[in-house]
Amino acid sequence: MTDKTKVKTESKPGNGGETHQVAGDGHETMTTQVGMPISDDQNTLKIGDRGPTLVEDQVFREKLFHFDHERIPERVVHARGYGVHGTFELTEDLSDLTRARILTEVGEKTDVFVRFSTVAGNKGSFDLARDVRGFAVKLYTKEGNWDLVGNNIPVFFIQDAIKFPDLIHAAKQEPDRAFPQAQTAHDNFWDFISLMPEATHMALWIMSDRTIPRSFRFMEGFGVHTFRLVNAEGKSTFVKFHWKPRQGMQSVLWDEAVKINGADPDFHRRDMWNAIQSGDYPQWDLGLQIFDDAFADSFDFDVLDATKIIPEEQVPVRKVGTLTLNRMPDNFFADTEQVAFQTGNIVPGIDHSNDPLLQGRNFSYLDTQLKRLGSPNFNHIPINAPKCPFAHLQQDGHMAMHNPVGRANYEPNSHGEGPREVPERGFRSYPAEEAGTKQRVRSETFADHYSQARQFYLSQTDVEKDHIADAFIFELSKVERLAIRQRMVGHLIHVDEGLAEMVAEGLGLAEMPEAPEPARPVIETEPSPALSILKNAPESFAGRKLGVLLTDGIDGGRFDALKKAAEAAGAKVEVVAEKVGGVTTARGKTIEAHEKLDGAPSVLYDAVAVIASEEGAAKLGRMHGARAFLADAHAHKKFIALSPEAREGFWPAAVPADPDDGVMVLDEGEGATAFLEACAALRFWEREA
Ligand code: HDE
Repeated sequence: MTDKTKVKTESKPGNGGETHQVAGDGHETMTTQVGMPISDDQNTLKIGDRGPTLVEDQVFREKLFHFDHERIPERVVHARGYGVHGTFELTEDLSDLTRARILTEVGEKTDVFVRFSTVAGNKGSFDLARDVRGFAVKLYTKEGNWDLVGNNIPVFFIQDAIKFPDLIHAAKQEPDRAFPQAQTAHDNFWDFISLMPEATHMALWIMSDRTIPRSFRFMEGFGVHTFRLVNAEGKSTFVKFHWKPRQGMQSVLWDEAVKINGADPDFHRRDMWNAIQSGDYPQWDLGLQIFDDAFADSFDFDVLDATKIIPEEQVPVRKVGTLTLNRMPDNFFADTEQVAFQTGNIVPGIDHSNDPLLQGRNFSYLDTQLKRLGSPNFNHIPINAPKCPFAHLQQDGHMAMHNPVGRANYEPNSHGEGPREVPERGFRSYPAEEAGTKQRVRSETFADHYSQARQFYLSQTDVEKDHIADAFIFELSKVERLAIRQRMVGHLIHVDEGLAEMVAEGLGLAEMPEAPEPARPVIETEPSPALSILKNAPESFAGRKLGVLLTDGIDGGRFDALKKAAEAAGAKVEVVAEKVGGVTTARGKTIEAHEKLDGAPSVLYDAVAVIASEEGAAKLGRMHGARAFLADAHAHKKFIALSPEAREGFWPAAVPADPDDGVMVLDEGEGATAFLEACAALRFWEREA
């Protein structure tokens, strides 16, 4: 048990300033909320041994009262999340572009809190739903909190915030039957998407492997909208924010996702917890795409349209600093549940753009926080409070923890009290000139709905293209109404005819549907390799997990060599055995298991090894769970290492194919090191064919 899992209780000073006596056995004295020591926390106050409970029992009343109010409303979207503390360190001075201190003070460390999340699932849903991941970052800067509330996908479904409730209603469980949860594979979602051509680009992203990440640690993050940087002279430049994972990107396969959800619904949070606890701190580089009005005017698409990216090949991502996550919250509720992000939280030197989605978000997030946290004082909660000095004249309200001190709670006043504004240092909006007719319109410049969806698709490797087609086929096969399936395939014709044909074929459509008339003709753009996960693979096995299935009677030295090689490669090793008590080697040594075989299918690992004795191999061959362990690892294109006995006696019982180059036999010598070197490719894709 680590320190983190010990229950910490706070000892509050009593009226006289003294702390309560520590009880005899070293524990603190248990008290009521107001500090009264409790004599009996096991029994309510009654008359006689079997008589009625008395309402005067204030200890019981207070305890139950509090318990009955423990829950707060979960978030409407992004309900399931996991937060981690860390720091941001700037490596490049950007004072030519912005006066924000967090972007100009090189070497300065700023505290951050990041909350990763899924979007559609309820709070208790599983981690590997096919879904966008939230990547929300709160930076506690010296000039106030800056919240960069982004996702792991750089575009969004809709262009105007007024459609957000419709999008989310359509994505979440259907209102009459209350299912499916945490899944977009249903009629309402695809009905809405297929009626909103602007969602086509995002549809391609969510059907790609980006929505089934292997770990929060292996995803990119994006601010999505175009923002402004404003320098000390008042000059503005446009910017898009990126988080680039130093661990590299990696996703699971759909078949793995389905099985992981059963084997470990907390797969992503467990992964993050374990990484932080073992000191393997994940890092991301903050990247900026910086461009001016001239570029914005010459670009094929509108930079204010959140359904579009700016390809990195056109405007390179400049890395300016590093985010390191290194500390779990002491308490999940205190930080992860109560954190309140707000896109309106920006700092001097950073400003909003006119992206209508961003403008809508700035309006929306405060409402959500008030509803969830129940008071306009939610910024008094430590996770939301700034870490820089702050002073204002807002007062009272539910749960007010900081009220103005002194006589004057207004400004101006002649008492000489209270804070004053600072015109020079304070936040000033960029004085953009705006004029026009008051109207409800969608700009003509937002009308191209397919070109970038096509660009995304054509930028993928063949493996990734197949996965996109498979995902469309899976999701649309769950759609009951034929007309919706047909309508969606119609949009795909504009993306790529080959893709549309594959999906139509996979759905068994009798004939190809008609493509809808596009609002703007599709334009050909250069493929962007930066959009592919596999073209940007990490080529390192560091931070990954090797599952080693062991049996009794093995050569312990073989396991030791493999473990050493894995740890040298920066990977974690987990032992799986028939019993969690472990196995006994040929020399009588016990190797403890982390997991019992039934509880640890190979989908939980990035690569697997089976080290068996002759007798053990034969036994594994008779066990369904063991055969599935190996057969799945093979089907999921994992690298596999086998002891010679496992190759001889177990493989033929589990896998109907001969071992390929992704399968290695651990004989004497360099076997383990060579295996770990191969694992750096993460998967043996050649097996896909
Ligand atoms: Fe959000 N969004 N959103 N969103 N969003 C919320 O705020 C909303 C949008 C994003 O870990 C809510 O505190 C509107 C885009 C993340 O706590 C809510 C619109 C992007 C999180 C809300 C959008 C996001 C939220 C629910 C359309 C990617 C989780 C709980 C204009 C750039 C933050 C909450 C966390 C959360 C509204 C669109 C990302 C309801 C109205 C685009 C990562 O206020």
